[in-house]
Amino acid sequence: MIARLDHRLSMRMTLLTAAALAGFALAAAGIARPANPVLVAKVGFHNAFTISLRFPDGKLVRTLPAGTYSIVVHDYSRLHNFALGSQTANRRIFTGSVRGIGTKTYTVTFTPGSYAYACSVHFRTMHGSFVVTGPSDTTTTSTEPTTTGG
Ligand SMILES: [Cu+2]
Repeated sequence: MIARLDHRLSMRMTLLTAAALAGFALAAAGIARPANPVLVAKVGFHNAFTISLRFPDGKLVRTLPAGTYSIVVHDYSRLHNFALGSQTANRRIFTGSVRGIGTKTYTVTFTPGSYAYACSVHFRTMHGSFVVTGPSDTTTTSTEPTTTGG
């Protein structure tokens, strides 16, 4: 009889602990993922040869404070894509699919420098650029793994 009670008690304890842990995990996830400012990229609406990167209020991105952003890319056309790169680092950041359409969100940490975006196929006519400003010694965090050496 006592053993059975003990068993029930320990079961209840286990459930409570699991609930507490789940709550903790949720809280930790909430802390680890603050909402980043959003930038909206659009390319090829109605198959037009248009490309843009705008703030949520519709203003074209020309200068941007350094930091981590969520870039929501709307690719409307199977003729075009949206690719982003750093001119300062001579590095491609991401490249969307030309044939693909739909919406994808990329998390990007920008450090100061010059950046450009374009459609890979029609980069001569479909392109834009902006400058990221801020102190170059700013410590930024990134969700991407960092490589050392090599
Ligand atoms: Cu294109």
